[in-house]
Amino acid sequence: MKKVLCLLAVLAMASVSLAGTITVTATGNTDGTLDIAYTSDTDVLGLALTVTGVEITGYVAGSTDAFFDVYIDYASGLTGDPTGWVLTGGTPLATIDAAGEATLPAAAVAICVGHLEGITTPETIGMVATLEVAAGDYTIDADTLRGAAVDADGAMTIVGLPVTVTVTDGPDVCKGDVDGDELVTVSDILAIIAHVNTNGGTLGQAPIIPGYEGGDVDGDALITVSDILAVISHVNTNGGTLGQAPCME
Ligand SMILES: [Ca+2]
Ligand SMILES: [Ca+2]
Repeated sequence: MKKVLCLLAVLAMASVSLAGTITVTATGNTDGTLDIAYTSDTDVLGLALTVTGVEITGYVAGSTDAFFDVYIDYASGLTGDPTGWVLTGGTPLATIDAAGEATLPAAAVAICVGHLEGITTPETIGMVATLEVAAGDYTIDADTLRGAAVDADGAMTIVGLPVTVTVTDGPDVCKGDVDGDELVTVSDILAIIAHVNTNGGTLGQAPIIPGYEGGDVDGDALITVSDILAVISHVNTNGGTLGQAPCME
């Protein structure tokens, strides 16, 4: 494990003067995710960043550029044939203050990626990771424990860090309510029925269009007869004397 930790540091000592520059960017999205990306003027062979914020809950599988073919902290926990360390699995999320894969959820993690095999494109622009997070502010910085960024000539100059971005999880949706009055009534039922009749296609599956986000109550990203039946049942059960029911969740 110590050897793994030293990997970036050793590479960093190789040479400084010829090493390239990497610019790290972060984008806080409105769906509870955070994108971390980079551009560089040379191939980045090792990159380690820290992410600190409210709560990191997950890593979006496949979000890291395939150019990075080893997640160093994940590999440090493996045994046996090292050819398996060039990965098709695992995650780049690492414990922020020690070697090893991160345990989630966590308020802070490191992201550690490396490149071992033949060069593929793109090498100088790509995604580091997309993280699933709780809403709030997140700060991305260079991971000095692991050595930050290296190319074939040593430690790279890093631009753009630290950077703080805000992540939101989007507006709250009142399930069952499409007319925006925060109540579920027969008028919503009629509007959802009309939407499915007009836009439902041959399978009766209508898309969620702006204003109809509350029409998908079963969460399958479609508005169908099953949603209509669920809304009718909800109003029948919870509608009170005026037929006004609360949001379904
Ligand atoms: Ca309504
Ligand atoms: Ca649905």
